[in-house]
Amino acid sequence: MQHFSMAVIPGDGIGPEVTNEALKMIKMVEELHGGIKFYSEHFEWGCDYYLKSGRMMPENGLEILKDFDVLLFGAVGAKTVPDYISVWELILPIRQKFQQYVNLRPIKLLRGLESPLRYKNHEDLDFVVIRENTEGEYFNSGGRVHEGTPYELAMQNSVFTRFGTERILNYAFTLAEKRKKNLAVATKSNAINFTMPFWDELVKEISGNYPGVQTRLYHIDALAAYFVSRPEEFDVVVGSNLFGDILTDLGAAIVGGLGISPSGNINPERAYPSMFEPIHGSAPDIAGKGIANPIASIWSVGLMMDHLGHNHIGKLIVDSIEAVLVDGKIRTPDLGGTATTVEMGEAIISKMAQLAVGHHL
Ligand code: GGG
Repeated sequence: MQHFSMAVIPGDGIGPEVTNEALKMIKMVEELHGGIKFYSEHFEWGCDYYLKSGRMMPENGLEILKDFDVLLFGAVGAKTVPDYISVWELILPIRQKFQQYVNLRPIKLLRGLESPLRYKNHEDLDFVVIRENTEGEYFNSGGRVHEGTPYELAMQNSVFTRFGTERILNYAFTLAEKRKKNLAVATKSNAINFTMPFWDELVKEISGNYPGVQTRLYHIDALAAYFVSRPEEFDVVVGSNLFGDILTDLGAAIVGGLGISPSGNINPERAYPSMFEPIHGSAPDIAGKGIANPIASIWSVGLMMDHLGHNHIGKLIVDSIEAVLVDGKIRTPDLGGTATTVEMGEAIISKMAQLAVGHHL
């Protein structure tokens, strides 16, 4: 029997609703496999916790989380707490302190879904964005002075270290080597004239170690346009923290919306737990209505299985999601249907039970 410890942080808004469906999937994985067991502990941290305690998580929150094998996260953000507090006191410290420097975000048009891009199909839309997740534009360095006066000033520093840049580029090159050997790199070295030329130079240096990988640098504005006009060019895309964040919302939009796209915040060295979460936020406009799409959260469990070395289970989860979408009967409102979060989640989970028959998990 393989045992994994998992901390569950459902968070805010639709986070708890979609996380419930992800947890049902984990239960189904345990049942179908028979040799895997998750010991989970739940932490009700987030904006409600902040309103009661003045903190998004306890002072020793990271200490509490550090010995878990994996973390399952829902979403963060509520109208009651400024976003820069909720994000900076919960998910960003987890990603940074646990060296989850790879934010892996598949951008894949699942069967059964159509892209809003006319004429683009499943073969055209299947790539992975690797977002640097610990530094860059989200480094927590800057300040404000003379607040409320005409001399007011706000400054935010982007910090790119050689160590941080090399490790994310090496991860992206290695992934590209295993896929179609095609790496697109987001840059903006024409206008951001210190950090981005540094980033480009490291790309050039490191590319020598991966002679089989075709590498192309794109300015971020052009890259965003190419995501729409020629997405079939991409296989692995690597970008800084902010560029990767923005590109992947666009990526999600071209493959069916934010309800679909999962992410893994990965510490490849496994010195700390990795964290799996939908890329979407807390969606306060639909929170509590039971209509959020749980696919991104369930697919994030698939990425967790890949990380834990059970790639065949990860694949079966994606196959089950696709099979439900191809059936087309159960869809949440973001996909044009009327199904609830629970109906969509349960349809995927029972499909998984059907597809698993005859599979050796
Ligand atoms: N599940 C992801 C989530 O809650 N995201 C909210 C957000 O805005 N996060 C900022 C970020 O991903 O960097």
